[in-house]
Amino acid sequence: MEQSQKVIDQVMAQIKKRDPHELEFHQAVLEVLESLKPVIEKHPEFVEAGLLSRIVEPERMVMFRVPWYDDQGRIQMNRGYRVHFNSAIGPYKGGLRFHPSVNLGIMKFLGFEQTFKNSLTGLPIGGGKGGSDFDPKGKSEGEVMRFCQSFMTELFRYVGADVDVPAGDIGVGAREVGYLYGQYKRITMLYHGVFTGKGLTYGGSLARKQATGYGLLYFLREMLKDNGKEITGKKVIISGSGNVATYAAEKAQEMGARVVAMSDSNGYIFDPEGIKLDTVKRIKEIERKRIKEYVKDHPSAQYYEGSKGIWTIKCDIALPCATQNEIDEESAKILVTNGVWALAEGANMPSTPGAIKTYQNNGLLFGPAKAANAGGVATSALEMSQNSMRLSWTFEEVDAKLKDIMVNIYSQVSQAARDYGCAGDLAAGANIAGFLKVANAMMAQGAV
Ligand code: NDP
Ligand code: 2IT
Repeated sequence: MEQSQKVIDQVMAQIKKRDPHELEFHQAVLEVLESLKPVIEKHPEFVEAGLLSRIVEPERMVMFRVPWYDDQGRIQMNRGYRVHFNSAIGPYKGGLRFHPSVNLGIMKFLGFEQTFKNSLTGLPIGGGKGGSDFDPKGKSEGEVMRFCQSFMTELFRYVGADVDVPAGDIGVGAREVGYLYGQYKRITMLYHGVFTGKGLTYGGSLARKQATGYGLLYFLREMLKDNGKEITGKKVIISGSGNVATYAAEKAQEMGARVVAMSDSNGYIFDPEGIKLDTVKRIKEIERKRIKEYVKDHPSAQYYEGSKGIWTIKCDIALPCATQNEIDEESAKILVTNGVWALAEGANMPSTPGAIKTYQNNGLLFGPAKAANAGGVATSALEMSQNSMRLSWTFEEVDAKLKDIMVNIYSQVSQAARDYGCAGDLAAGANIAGFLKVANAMMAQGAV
């Protein structure tokens, strides 16, 4: 057996033994390690320094009780998390997720991926992630605020502008960031850039809200251009209808694509005339209702129960922007049969390993999450810069920087794939390029 395979088997055996139930974390680690084989062969010094077994272990993890009062005056309890995954290249940086499915394994998979994604941005940010199994759905404003305040009353000890800078993710948007930041400030008396995705009146960056979705489309455009194709006139499906999905759809439409479907965790809407985003924004951002409401305003559209059905729609390009493992092998095969030829991941790890194999076996242009959705965290790092400088850039300035970053990520990732003998495999390229910077920093810093 090759040396690299032995090393991978050892690392995998170690993490499975330590934490046998963390399936998403195992999946994320295996996907990275497998693509690092040529790196492991070329750099025996990494193995000698025990770097692989260190890089899969978070530097620190905190878990805490979050008690809060509901509107009936009863005390509810959730669990809070923050994983400090890797600070080799900068302070921990990554979102907070509030969703009932949250557990430590999901936090670790997200923190692990974040480390390499953040490295690809070229900006000095390490990897972190956090959240809670709190479900914001159906909660009143007061309940969400009391939960956020209680969550921050513990989390404030572990974050700071040069320590760890959280942001949003599933279930955490501008509203939650506002309550969290407000509580942080009350406790610490510090007015500094400890959160990103802040409101524009208190230190937020223009274009941060749009950045993940817009960045996804900038990345997609580069990938298509490199293969002699373009977005204009193409039929696109986008899963989810949250922050990433909405602004991916907005930029896709601006680039001349026809977005025909979007979804939420209950089902999907299909509008052959093209999704009217104003309606989606009103339903999801303002009214906080379900996507099925859309058909009331647009008789051209149909609503179907079950979010998985979205992958059965015929189209050119698919952009999963909802959650992990939302496309399994079966859905990937249907996409291929229906003629999809490009797919870029707005969500984190939306494709199962079987789905990724299906894309690769069928020659799909595939933009992996770590590269394709890095525009959000990159713009968060731009928000941190603006906060440190005590100034704010215009929308156009931030957007121009975001575009440059995404173009640069594409070229870095495709170059790394060529350098390590897997030209065209952007998933491997992203893992390799993201890994090398972090690994070299860790080597330089000694036994960290
Ligand atoms: P939001 O909470 O704004 O939106 C999430 C969307 O995904 C909603 O439409 C939600 O539907 C749907 N969804 C969530 N869980 C599931 C599920 N289990 N099955 C089906 N649909 C689901 O989150 P974001 O848009 O911020 O995040 C979406 C994805 O993008 C996540 O994977 C996140 O990690 C990733 N990401 C986010 C970034 C950001 O800047 N926000 C940056 C990079 C990646 P419902 O309303 O029914 O729950
Ligand atoms: O997955 C992600 O990159 C995010 N949720 C954004 C993190 C951030 O710090 O902006």
